[in-house]
Amino acid sequence: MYYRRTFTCNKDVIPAGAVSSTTPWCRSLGLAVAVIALLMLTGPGLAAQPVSIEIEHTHNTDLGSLATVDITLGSTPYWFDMAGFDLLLAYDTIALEIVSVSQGGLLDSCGWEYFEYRVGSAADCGGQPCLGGLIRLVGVADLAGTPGSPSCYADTTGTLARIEFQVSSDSAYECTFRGIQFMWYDCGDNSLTSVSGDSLFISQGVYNYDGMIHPGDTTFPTPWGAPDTCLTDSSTMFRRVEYHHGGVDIKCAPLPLVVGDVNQNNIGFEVADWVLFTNYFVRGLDVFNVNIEDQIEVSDVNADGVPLTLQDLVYMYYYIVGYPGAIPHHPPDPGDTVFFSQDTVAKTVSLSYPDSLTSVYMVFEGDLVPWGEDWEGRPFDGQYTRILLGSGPWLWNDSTIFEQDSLLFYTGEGSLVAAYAAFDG
Ligand SMILES: [Ca+2]
Ligand SMILES: [Ca+2]
Repeated sequence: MYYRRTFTCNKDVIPAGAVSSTTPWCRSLGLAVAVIALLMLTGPGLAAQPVSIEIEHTHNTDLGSLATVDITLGSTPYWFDMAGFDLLLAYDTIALEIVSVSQGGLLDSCGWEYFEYRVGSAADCGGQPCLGGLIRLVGVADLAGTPGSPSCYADTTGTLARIEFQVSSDSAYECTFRGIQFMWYDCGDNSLTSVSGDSLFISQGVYNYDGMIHPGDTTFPTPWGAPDTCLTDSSTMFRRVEYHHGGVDIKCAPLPLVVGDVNQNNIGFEVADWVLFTNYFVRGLDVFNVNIEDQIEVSDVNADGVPLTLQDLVYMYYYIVGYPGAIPHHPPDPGDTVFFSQDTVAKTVSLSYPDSLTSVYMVFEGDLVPWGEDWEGRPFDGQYTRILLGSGPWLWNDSTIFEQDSLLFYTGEGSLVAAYAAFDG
């Protein structure tokens, strides 16, 4: 014999001040079902896998923004189907304000016939004062007196309800977590009913925001599940639901940019910053994969208002090695010009400059091989070959090369399209 429970709402328990009442208020549905449930126990044996119901945990939510928090049915064991739920949630009314509440996609897709919510004192806290922000969510699949039947009974995972919160714009809440918890004021809170009407499923365990299961309480109100005193009828009431608290994680304010911190680990002028900056010259902007805008901005280490220059790279080097001239003592002179010339027949590049230089950076269009050394990782990107030469110990040339006219010879083919030189940054 199979008995399918249909639900009749009790209009006498509509709380005063209900905030969105267009239909009768179905409350304590689980206990009602428990009382009238008479029939065979078919599914949830002692070792049955639990159901899980989860409050979403948002991440990086902006101050002052709208945060959408879903209440989901996260796992549905083979034995499970559900004719109704009665959930009570507590939230932080100082940092969060409810904007809207709607039934979830699972109820939509199944054609459930009743969904309602109540907030504040209207949430009905078992005759006790409702403390803090509370919201009660009630769903019933099949209402007596409503024509038709739902197409399914929430026997798959999906969203039961969706709550939209306005997050406070008060900077005091920046970088904080505002928890949203299941809350128990009486035994009917956070209970599910089976379709056959013979079983009431209550908390088996409650998981905190950090994923840790929490020991249960013995008294109400509690966010840690129904106390053992609720288990008054072991033939109809089962601990089969794992509840997972959630909440809104409000984004932290960005840390101020650190000059010279090209790799964005909040420490400037590291060797690692310099290596990454060097890689930019030979491989381009693709090497900046943390936050490209910030990485470009902090590269202006010589503070001339122009990022990503060869002078910045040289300046960073001298700063790191503690060279006394780290502060530019040889600022660029618009009239101080280095002449580069390329002989495409002899395949040489020369420079002309009366003083010594510390670095030269050249971009060739074409696949050009300096000194005929086709080393692994040679920076030809399919269109350009970029060559960075420095007189410091970090590169593979000595300083004398910059005191001579002849800079390099090469094999392959390439046309010099851009060239830069630096003295000390
Ligand atoms: Ca760094
Ligand atoms: Ca600069």
